[in-house]
Amino acid sequence: MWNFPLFPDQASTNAARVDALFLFELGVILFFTLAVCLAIFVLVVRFRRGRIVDRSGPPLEARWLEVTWIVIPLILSMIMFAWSADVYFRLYQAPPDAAEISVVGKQWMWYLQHPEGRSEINQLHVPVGRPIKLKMTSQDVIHSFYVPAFRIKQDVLPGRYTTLWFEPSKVGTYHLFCTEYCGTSHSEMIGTVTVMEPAEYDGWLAAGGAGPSQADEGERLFVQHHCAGCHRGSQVVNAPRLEGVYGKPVPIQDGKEVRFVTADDRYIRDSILMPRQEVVAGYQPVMPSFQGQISEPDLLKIIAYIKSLAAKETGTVR
Ligand code: HEC
Ligand SMILES: [Cu+2]
Repeated sequence: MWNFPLFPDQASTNAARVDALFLFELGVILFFTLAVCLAIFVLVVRFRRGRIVDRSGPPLEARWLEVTWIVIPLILSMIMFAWSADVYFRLYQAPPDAAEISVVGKQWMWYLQHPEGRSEINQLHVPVGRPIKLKMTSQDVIHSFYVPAFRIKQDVLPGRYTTLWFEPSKVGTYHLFCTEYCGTSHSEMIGTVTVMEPAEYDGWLAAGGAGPSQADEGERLFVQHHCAGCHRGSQVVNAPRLEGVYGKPVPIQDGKEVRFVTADDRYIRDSILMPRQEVVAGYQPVMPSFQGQISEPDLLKIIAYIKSLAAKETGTVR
C-alpha cells in the first residue's frame, strides 16, 4: 500500500492533543470555506444577468440571521479559545519531576548534555514514558528546536534560557530540525531523537563511561575559574555563599532600595556575566565579569553545580 502519512508520528503524550485541536480548526475552516463558496456559486447562477427572477423588495432586516451569524462564530471561537488554552498550558508547563537536559545551539549544530554527564551532538537519547525538560540557549544567533513527532518547537536565543518539555510515548527515532534560518548551513542543522526503553536507556547512559556528572563538571569549573576562592568563605573577599541560593529570593541593592529577585537560571547566568547589574545587598560589587571567558555549555554546568548545592542545603562548610 501507499505510505503517504499526512502527519508525522505521534510520539509524545501531547501529540494527539495538538493534532485533535488542529483537525478541529481545519474542519471549521473547511466547513465555512465550502459554505461561502457554495453560496457564491448558487447566487451567481440564480441571479445572473438576463435571468428572470423576483428582485423586488430585498429584506432590510432579518433578526434571526444576525443572531445566527453572531452566536455561532462566538460559540466556535470560545471553544477554540478554551481548547487551545488547555493545550497551550499542557505544552508549556513542565511537570516538576522532569529530567533536565541542557541544549546549546550553535552554527550549525546542537550540543546536548544529560545531568548524568553524558553529552551528544545532533542526537538526543531519551527514555520512553519519562518527562524531559530541555533548558536551551544559543552560542551565536537565533535557532529553533523542533521535533515534529513530539509536536514541540521553541526558539533558542543567545543570552537567554528558554525551555521546552515533552514526554516521549513511543520508542523510535525521530527528526530534529533547526527551524529558524540561521546562516549558510542551516539546512544541515538537523539531528535525531532516539526514544528508548528505560532499561536500554540506562544501558546507553552507562556505556558513556562513568564520567563526572554535569554538576561535578560544574564544580571543577567553579574551582578552575577561581569562583571558589571568593565564594567558599574567603578571608580576603566578602562574597555570599552559594549553598541553598538556587530558587530562593535574593535581596538586590537597587540604588537606595532593596528588591528581591529569584535566583533562577537567568539570575545566576547574569550574575556571572554581568555581576554589576544585580549586586546582592550587603556586598561590594567586586566580582569580575566572566563575559567571553566561559562557554555556554560551561555556564550550564556551573549553574547545574550551584543548583545541586541547593539540594544539599545543610550548611556544611567545604
Ligand atoms: C573576586 C571575588 C569573586 C569571584 C572570583 C567570583 N565572585 Fe561571585 N560574587 C562575588 C561577590 C562579592 C558577590 C556579591 C556581590 C554581587 O552580587 O556582585 C558575588 C555574587 C555572585 C552570585 C550571586 C549570589 C547570590 O547570593 O545571589 C553568584 C551566583 C556568583 N557570584 C557566582 C560566581 C561564579 C560562578 C564565579 C566564578 C565563575 C564567581 N562568582 C566568581 C565575588 C566573587
Ligand atoms: Cu540553527
